[in-house]
Amino acid sequence: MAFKHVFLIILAVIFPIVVSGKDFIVGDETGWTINFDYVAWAQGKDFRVGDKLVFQYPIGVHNVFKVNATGFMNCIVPPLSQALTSGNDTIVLATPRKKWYICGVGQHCALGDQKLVITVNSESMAPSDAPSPSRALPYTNSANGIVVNVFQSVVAVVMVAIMFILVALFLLLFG
Ligand SMILES: *[C@@H]1O[C@H](CO)[C@@H](O)[C@H](O)[C@H]1NC(C)=O
Ligand SMILES: *[C@@H]1O[C@H](CO)[C@@H](O)[C@H](O)[C@H]1NC(C)=O
Ligand SMILES: [Cu+2]
Repeated sequence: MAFKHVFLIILAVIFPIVVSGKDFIVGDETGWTINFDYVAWAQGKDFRVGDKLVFQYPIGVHNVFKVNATGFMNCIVPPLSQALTSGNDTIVLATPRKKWYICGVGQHCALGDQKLVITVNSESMAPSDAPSPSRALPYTNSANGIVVNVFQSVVAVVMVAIMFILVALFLLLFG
């Protein structure tokens, strides 16, 4: 009886690992601030549906607004009620398309270039996204991308294998 529960707990732990994405700390150690090149930061990174963006900054010094292309280009700050202000704002990338973010404090966006645009690609674990020669090609232009892609593939294969073994074991014991 207890073993059945252990099995379910193992599944509950492994499943989120399989489906969860990567966390991207915007600006890495620098965080979310003015006079940082977020274009260079985003370059070569493979943002996927399910990944998270984390904006880190001292509370009150900056904030985060999701905007559209126009708002991004012209630094149009939306109503304050739409701001993220926690200093550790986590955004789950839910859809595969372009996303724009700006800081709404003072002239940080217009003069400090505190703005981020990224393109989110479709989910890495999706069946249509299985590694294949034609799929692998786009990643070869970025050393970082290759490492991430290979790592993800290895993790995915290992996780699927573990789950397969566990399911087989489960059926053997309780089926
Ligand atoms: C962009 O967002 C602004 C509000 O911030 C809105 O007025 C405008 O219509 C939007 N533009 C597009 C193309 O959706
Ligand atoms: C910031 O958020 C991330 C993910 O949402 C969390 O893992 C981390 O512990 C948080 N860091 C701080 C300093 O609150
Ligand atoms: Cu700011």
